[in-house]
Amino acid sequence: MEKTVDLRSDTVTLPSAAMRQAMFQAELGDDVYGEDPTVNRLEALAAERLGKEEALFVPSGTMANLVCLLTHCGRGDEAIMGHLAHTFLFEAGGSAAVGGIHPHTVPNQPDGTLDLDDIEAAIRPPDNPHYPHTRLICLENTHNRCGGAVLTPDYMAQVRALANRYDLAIHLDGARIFDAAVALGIEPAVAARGADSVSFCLSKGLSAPVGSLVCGSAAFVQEARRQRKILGGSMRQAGVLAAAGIVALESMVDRLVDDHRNARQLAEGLARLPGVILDPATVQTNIVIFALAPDTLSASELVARLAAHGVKMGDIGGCRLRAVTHYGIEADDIDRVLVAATQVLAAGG
Ligand code: TLP
Repeated sequence: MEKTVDLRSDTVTLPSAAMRQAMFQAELGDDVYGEDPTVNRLEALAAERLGKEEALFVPSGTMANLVCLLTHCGRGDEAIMGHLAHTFLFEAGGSAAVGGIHPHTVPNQPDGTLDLDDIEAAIRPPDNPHYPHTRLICLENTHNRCGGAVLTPDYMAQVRALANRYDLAIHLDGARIFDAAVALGIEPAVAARGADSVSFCLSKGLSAPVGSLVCGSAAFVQEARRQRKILGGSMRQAGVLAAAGIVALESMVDRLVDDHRNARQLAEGLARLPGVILDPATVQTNIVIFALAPDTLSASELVARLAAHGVKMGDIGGCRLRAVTHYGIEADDIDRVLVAATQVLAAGG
């Protein structure tokens, strides 16, 4: 049986042998007492890599973002975010459901940014009783629904200057911030500069089985720790998971360039196929989003027919598909995907 080439997400990655070994050998303690040495090591390492004072280990990227929003905002406060932000689209409305936080969306530009004028127009005058208090601006780097687009340090600095003028905080959903850093050739701490809080995931391109981190000032992380407790996200001998996270940070970052190269190869190949709408130059990291012309297959038909060839992609609606490269996907797997896609699209609707 040929292996399935699963490009639905980088969340499908399995832990490396080194991770499994580290998990087996991890030194453990009760993390709610602050006594798990492996969790403590991971948190220190994460804070150092992201250039923040402290970090907090949480079970998922969704919880990381929620903990941050709950720490920044009280009930009825407003958080400005992109209309394609993961926090807005794909987190089950958690910040509103749990925290009573009012999301105020502004359009995401195709490059993942929010226009500075749009952000400024969304900020509420603080002295008018009709309005919620604006507290927070949420950004996302890389931007999932904008095809893995990267935010530059220059853009971050501009949003920081705007936030300072209005005394607002910035949260960065950096689920894939290591992809951004590698694509830009900068340290993750530089990519995170200007953000008061950053969340990032170990369980996507970095291939750990479980876990995300929240990074910020010591005072921020102290309150975030309480919010994690409220959400039931405090874990006990979590070092068994943190051990894989340490391996992820120490040995899985540099190889992200391979994912980016494979994504580019995939995008260039797909763009040559009839019916595929895609500009490969827009692919900056490991996410390829493309559309199908109306006279070809629907996205769900393409997904189903590729599956018959052992290739999995995601139907993301509106005639669009998403393919994500990751650890375990090699250049010859991309060749196989392109052969399958060529056959399926040539066969037509
Ligand atoms: N994204 C998942 C799906 O939820 C769409 C994926 O397959 O890409 N922030 C960003 C930018 C994300 O892409 C994700 C996961 C999360 C947060 C949430 O992380 P988890 O899945 O760990 O809760």
